[in-house]
Amino acid sequence: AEPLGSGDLRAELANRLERARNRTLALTDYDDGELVKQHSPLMSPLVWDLAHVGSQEELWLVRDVGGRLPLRCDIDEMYDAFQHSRSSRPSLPLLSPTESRQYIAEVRDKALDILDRTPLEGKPLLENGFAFGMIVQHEQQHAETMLATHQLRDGERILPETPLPDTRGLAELPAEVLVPAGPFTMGTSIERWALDNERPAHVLDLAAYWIDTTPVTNGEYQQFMEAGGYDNAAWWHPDGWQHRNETGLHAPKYWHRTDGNWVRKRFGAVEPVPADEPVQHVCWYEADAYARWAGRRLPTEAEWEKAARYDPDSGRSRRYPWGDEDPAPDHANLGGAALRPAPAGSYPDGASARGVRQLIGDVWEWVSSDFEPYPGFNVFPYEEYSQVFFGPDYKVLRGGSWATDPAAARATFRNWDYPIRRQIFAGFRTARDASLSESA
Ligand code: AVJ
Ligand code: FE
Repeated sequence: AEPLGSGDLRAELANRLERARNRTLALTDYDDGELVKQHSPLMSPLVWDLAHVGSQEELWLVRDVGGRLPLRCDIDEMYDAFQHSRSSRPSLPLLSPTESRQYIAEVRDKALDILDRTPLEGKPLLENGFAFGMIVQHEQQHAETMLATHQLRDGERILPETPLPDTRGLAELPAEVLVPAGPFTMGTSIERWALDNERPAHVLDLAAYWIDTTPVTNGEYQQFMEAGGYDNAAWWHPDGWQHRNETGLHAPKYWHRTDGNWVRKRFGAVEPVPADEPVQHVCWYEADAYARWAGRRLPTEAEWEKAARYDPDSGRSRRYPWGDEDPAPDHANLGGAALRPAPAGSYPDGASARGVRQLIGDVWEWVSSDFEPYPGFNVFPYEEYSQVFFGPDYKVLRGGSWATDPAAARATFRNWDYPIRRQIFAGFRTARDASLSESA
């Protein structure tokens, strides 16, 4: 037996770190001009993300876990997301693209050496390789952020696109699924790399509700637009209506009309809006308005999670809608290669116990809830991951998008953003209360 404990875990972590790095490098394999440019004030220049993932890795793996001397303490402050707003980052004396690649490679060499020599047990940061799993997720989250930057960028398409297999089949799906009343376990105390905001597991008792089988599609969303949904204050949250008036919201971001038809820009290519694809690039206020127009509402965060995890046969909560196995290509559209969501009704093998589809991957789903800590929450390992964001300013998103890596997508994972944000790969599904006769 090997003295330091699980060799399999070490190999898995090294492999996941390498996959994250390949993705980072592929998303930044462009000339210096593209990388240092600010494509939008909402986003960092790509070269900031590039060095930032290395900086976080240095802080947590090299200095904290490894106890090694800093490689570059002179740049800590520049790559601290709390010191500089995204819009101000281009004016910093950032490392050049070449220097950034060299820096993150040096950090990675040390991190892999530390992975080889450190017992993956004994304290919370090491247990099951948590710090390494956290850094994998961090780098993959920034890969998704970099994809949002690519989508905001002007110019021809420069990213490759891998076509998705058609997994829709012929079955007619019901529009909505009933989730009966009763208790379920929300959050987790056992998922090895769950982040602090997903913990601890706690039981909630929910009333019965109906939830959409699939996310709301572009075609459905266009019906809302054609019915004047953007022009009727009755459907809008007051803050959303004000935002609509101030910014002229009238369609999802990246859509425009040519010759009377809606087209969209997707990574530099303009194409007709596909009616059967989940709508994305809508803000929380638009999702909320659509749901009211449809006579429905957004699900609460707990309703979303119960629909995704609750197994009525065993009474337990699964890691994923389909069970406890890690995501495979026939479960969900994840990882970013497709550059788009799959059509609604895809992925029968990824359905939840009650038949809800596409909860993982495709589009992040806005839910009605604010981003709040679970009862018994403990900061781990740093306050700036979740704690500083709790409160009414942020709305929760669930399930991950086509751009999310499997390492950062699970049915307990919580994302959050301001309710006006549209550059993320976010859509939604709707829900409604079940009547008393249905809920028995
Ligand atoms: C969880 C996606 C909101 O990008 O701000 C990255 C993830 N935290 N670096 C973000 C994150 C620190 C975070 N979100
Ligand atoms: Fe970060």
